[in-house]
Amino acid sequence: MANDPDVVVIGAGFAGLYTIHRLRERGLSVHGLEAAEGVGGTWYWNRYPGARCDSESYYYCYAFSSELEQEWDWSERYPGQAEILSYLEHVADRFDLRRDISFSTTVVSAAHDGDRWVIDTEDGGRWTCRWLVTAVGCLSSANVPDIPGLESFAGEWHHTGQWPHEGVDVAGRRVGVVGTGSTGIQAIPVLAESAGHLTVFQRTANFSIPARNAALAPEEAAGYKADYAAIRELQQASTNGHPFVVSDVDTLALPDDERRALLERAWERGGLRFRAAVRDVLTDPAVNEETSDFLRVKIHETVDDAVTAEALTPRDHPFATKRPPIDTGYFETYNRANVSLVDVRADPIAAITPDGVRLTSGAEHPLDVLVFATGFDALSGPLLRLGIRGTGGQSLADAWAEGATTYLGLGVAGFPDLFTITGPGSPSVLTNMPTSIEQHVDWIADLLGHLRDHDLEAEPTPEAQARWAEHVREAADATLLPQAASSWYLGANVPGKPRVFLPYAGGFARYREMCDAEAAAGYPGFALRARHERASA
Ligand code: N01
Repeated sequence: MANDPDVVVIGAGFAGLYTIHRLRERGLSVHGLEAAEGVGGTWYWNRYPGARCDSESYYYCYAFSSELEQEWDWSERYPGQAEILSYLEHVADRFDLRRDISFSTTVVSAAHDGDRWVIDTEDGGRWTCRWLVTAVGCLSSANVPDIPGLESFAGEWHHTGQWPHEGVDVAGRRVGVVGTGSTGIQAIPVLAESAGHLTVFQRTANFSIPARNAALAPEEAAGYKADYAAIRELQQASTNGHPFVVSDVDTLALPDDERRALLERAWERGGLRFRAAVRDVLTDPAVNEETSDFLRVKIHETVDDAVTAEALTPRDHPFATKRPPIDTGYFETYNRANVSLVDVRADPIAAITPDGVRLTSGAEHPLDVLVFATGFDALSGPLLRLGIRGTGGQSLADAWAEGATTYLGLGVAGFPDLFTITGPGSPSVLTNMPTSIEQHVDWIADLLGHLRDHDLEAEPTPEAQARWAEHVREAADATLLPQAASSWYLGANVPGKPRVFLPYAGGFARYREMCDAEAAAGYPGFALRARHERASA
């Protein structure tokens, strides 16, 4: 029947593309619905200047095909947005995925009718399917702050996650950037190079580690290709899905000069590996304070003006309790004559005027271009905007009124035959995303095979979901992560969003083992019902 595959997948980024490929291999019919005009997900939308991945290219990619690993050549240590998008376009072509994707197709509602999912799209289309898989990403619902007067702004404004494809001409213009998370920290140095003047509106000072990006030498790239089996094994056994092990050195037991040398080496190596070089940095407050102090001194050594340096120095949260950005010349940018920093924690933005930004004190900052690097309604936001309704018409928004809860981040009680790739309660954003995505898709593919073979439907039990929510909370509480009051991990960046620690902080390898155990035991956390029972009920 037309528009009635076994599975509908929403989204065609890393997760959606692999889901289509994997489920086809399983012999299921599958169709993707994608709001964008092309594949890529995050990497389709986030085209802001400086957009680049913080994971290194040789492992920020799929592991499911060794041919793909061998044939694709990355050009830099960290892949830029355009290169990742080309990679995903190549994957879509190589595995002939586009024929099963409807582009420019935005889902407006998805309701379970007691037997099947009924999915309506903005263009008036309707799809039905037995299983609905969401592959909508964790950071795809833009958070534009509700600041009075934005509509009156005479210049142009953009959110980084919805950046115009044709680019934005900032040459010689007065540019403002709101936000100093990973995105702002990537965009600010690049914008500063061509803007007439760049004003950064900072609410929370952030730690950042130099990326040390560079072209990937052919011998280094060849070495990774030769080593892929070992690299993938390491990723599977790791806490964050990265191919490096966390140091086992007790830094506090080291003499001061050795500890300093260890941190200096990690700083020189740069990137997300810095965090792995310091054992217990996210669990031991004393280790974290040493590390945070090291980074604070680096900021003061880099930024010439002492007042600006202090304003850029984080003192309200421990290092890495907010996602640590990776930068190229971020702090150095504040030594440029055309860049100024405005502390909007001390003097909040009161309004956007036709001319620019007005602070609470009355100070005015005239602008031609305003950039919101203000992040996302993370993890739950992309799912809530799909208009999902489960058993008895219950909306996901109602089910999550007190905060998003799931079983294993993979499904939600009350929503049968719905599977959420990297949903709330999964390790997702605390890991290298392609690694987590492949683990989820493989696990879901096995479950769907089981359901098809036995003509079953599946839905997490409320008990299993409650236990998992408690475990997610405990895993976060065993770390320093909840100490960052302004973290998007907690939903704190979106006014009114319930404060629930959203990702699972217990580690990727541990999580994978729990998922495997769930499958091996016959899915005890799910109610598996014969479909004819429901039909005759
Ligand atoms: O968003 P963020 P992001 N007034 O939420 C500020 C991933 N990523 O887009 O901290 C003033 O981190 C907000 O201030 P505060 C990565 O996982 C990956 O930068 O809430 N300021 C903060 O400074 C990352 O963590 C890559 O007080 C306001 C900033 O805006 C995630 O995406 C690259 C404000 C938002 O920071 C999100 O990063 C880039 C307001 N009303 C991003 N509202 C990779 O390399 C918000 N802010 C893979």
